[in-house]
Amino acid sequence: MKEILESVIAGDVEKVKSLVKKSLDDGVRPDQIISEGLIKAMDIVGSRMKSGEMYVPEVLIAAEAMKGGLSLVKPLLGDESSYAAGRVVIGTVAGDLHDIGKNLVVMLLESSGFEVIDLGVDVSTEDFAKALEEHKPQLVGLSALLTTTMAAMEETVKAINEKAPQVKTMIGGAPVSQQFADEIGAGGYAPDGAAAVDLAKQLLGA
Ligand code: B12
Repeated sequence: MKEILESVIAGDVEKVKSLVKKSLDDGVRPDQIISEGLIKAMDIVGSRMKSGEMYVPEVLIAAEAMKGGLSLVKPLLGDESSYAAGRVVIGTVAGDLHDIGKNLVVMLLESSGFEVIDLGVDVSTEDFAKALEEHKPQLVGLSALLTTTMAAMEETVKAINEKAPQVKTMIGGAPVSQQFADEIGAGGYAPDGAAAVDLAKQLLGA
């Protein structure tokens, strides 16, 4: 696991993939690879970026290495054909391009039986509204990683509450909190992927 972690930080996608394959062959659980290897590595990358030890290109390369590892683990997480838990539309809000955390949430929701329509990054309030009409979800997930995009999150949540009050909302991302969720009228906040699944279940009574 330490080697996976170090290879993600080093941005060595091929090494990450081969180590993940080897761990799976050795019987390591997929969720363990994610939490103790892949996510932990990005936490370290995050703090190194903050302290100026790593720069944006290196962070991007590390993120790609992490995605390479995730792509091998994802198919093993669960049966995506039985969507009993509910339908979720999710996206990173307007102006925000961060998607690693959101992608993890998507993966964990799917592996817990939710059907997830992922709108990607930089999703405007209008695009969320269109997706609500098209896909008729029971729940909308919104991600924001920048303090500057929290306003877009607020705008979108308010628009959903106004136009489709029956649809629940949940928010996440480093700068947001339960207090912010309460302030903007979101249905809930979750600090990580596992908590996001619990929250989605709770909001939908699944
Ligand atoms: C990787 C990264 C990038 C990558 C993004 C690659 C990608 N494809 O996502 C790149 C290099 C592109 C990038 C760019 C920028 N970044 Co950046 N980035 C990060 C970094 C290092 C890690 C984020 C990450 O992936 N974390 C790992 C994941 C697993 O955690 P997570 O995102 O928090 O997600 C978890 C939870 O929050 C939650 N969650 C997330 N979404 C959701 C949604 C729902 C519905 C729920 C319930 C839960 C949930 O569950 C997730 C899984 O456990 C953070 C630092 C940090 N530690 O957060 C900075 C950071 C977010 N970036 C920052 C900045 C400033 C920028 C730039 C403005 C830099 C620049 N000057 O250009 C640009 C902005 C680009 C844009 N318009 O969005 C700042 C934000 C500061 C602030 N408070 O606003 C941070 C905090 C770094 C810092 N300390 O300065 N960044």
